[in-house]
Formats: sequence, C-alpha cells, structure tokens
Amino acid sequence: MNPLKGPGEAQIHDGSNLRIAIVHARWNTAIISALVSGARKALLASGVKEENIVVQDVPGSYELPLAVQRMYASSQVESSNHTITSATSAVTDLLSSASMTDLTSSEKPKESEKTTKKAPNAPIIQPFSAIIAIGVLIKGETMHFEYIADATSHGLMRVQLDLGVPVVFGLLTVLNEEQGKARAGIGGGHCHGEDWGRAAVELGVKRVAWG
Ligand code: DLZ
Repeated sequence: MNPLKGPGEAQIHDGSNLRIAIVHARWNTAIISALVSGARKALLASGVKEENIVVQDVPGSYELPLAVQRMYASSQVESSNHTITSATSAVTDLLSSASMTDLTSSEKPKESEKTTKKAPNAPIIQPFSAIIAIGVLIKGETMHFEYIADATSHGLMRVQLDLGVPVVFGLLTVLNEEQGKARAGIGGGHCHGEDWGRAAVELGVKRVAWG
C-alpha cells in the first residue's frame, strides 16, 4: 500500500455485534455497484453478519443525506419496538411458567417441546452502528456537479453530527468516468468501497467506546 495515500495501517476491528446500513445512489450504476460490493466485502471480512447489513438505494447523490437521516430514525423506532415486544413476551413467559407450576410433571411440556423464539440467523435489532453513503458524481458541462457535491457533502456531515452516528463519506467526485472506474477498482486496482466498509466498522466499534 502507498504510505503517502490511503487510510494507513489500522487495527482490525470486530464487526460481529454491529448493524450497518449502506445507502447508495443509482446514478452511474456500474461504478456504484463495484463500490457497494467492495464495502460489503470489507464488512463481511470484519465479521459483520450478512443479516446485519441493510442496503437501500435512492435515485441520485443529492438524496443521500435525507435517506441516511430517515433510515437511522426508523432503525431507532424498530429497535425500541423490539425492546417493548421482548419485554412483553418475557412477562408472558413468566406468567405461563407460573401457571405451569399447577401442572403435574407429566403434564408439563418437555424441554425439547418448547419452541425457540430466536431464529439462529435473526438480525440484531438495534439502531445502525454506522451508515455508509455511496454516490458517484461525474463532472459535466453544467454547474450541477458543484451544487450537488457541495449540498451532499454538507448534508452528510450535518446528519452525522446531528444524529451522533458515523456516516461514512462514500461520495466520489470525479472529472470523468475513467477516474470513477479506477477508484472503484473496475479493471483492477484498489476499490475505495473496501476502505469505506472498514471505516464503518472501526467507527461503529469506537463510537460505542466513546459513549
Ligand atoms: C442531476 C444529476 C446529475 C447531473 N449528475 C448526477 C451524478 O453525476 N451523480 C448522481 O449521483 N446524481 C446526479 N444527478 C441527480 C441528483 O443527485 C438528484 O438525484 C436529482 O437532482 C433529483 O433530486
């Protein structure tokens, strides 16, 4: 790895307890697909479970900040609903086990007959530990590029600080398609999506330590 460029050597972080979202734009789809695959590959290599990776798409990069904000908010609601449901079922279990004491031992269900509530590959139901926002802006002949790049970058930083959740900046701003392909590792070379996957895991883990 070039010591002057890139994120440098970092400790390997364990992502097995993390839930990560990837939100990506659809503009410049071929480049986006390679970046999303690279991010997924790095997440899985860091131990994040397949079922704890949620992928969502939006039309263009300009839509990324709102999508990140709403996805995080809905993961918080999902998590608190899950906590309430779990608490309710724990109370129900307690009540039914209390009534079991009235049964004779032959009437009680055997351990093997009791159903297991948690499926083996059940996703972790917790707010996202980090969200990776991926978009590719290719400079055209209008001012569109500058406006979208500026608004999206500021929007992503704003939601990151407002929510207090790591938002990985996976927005490529390139002058042409060739530059975009090179940064996505299309046709060989390094895929920046992999760096973003690793950054999401590192920040997801560190954010817990930072409180
Ligand atoms: C309009 C537009 C343009 C010109 N270029 C790109 C681009 O290179 N990459 C990208 O992700 N999105 C682009 N868009 C679409 C905007 O991001 C946005 O989706 C639309 O303006 C609708 O809000």
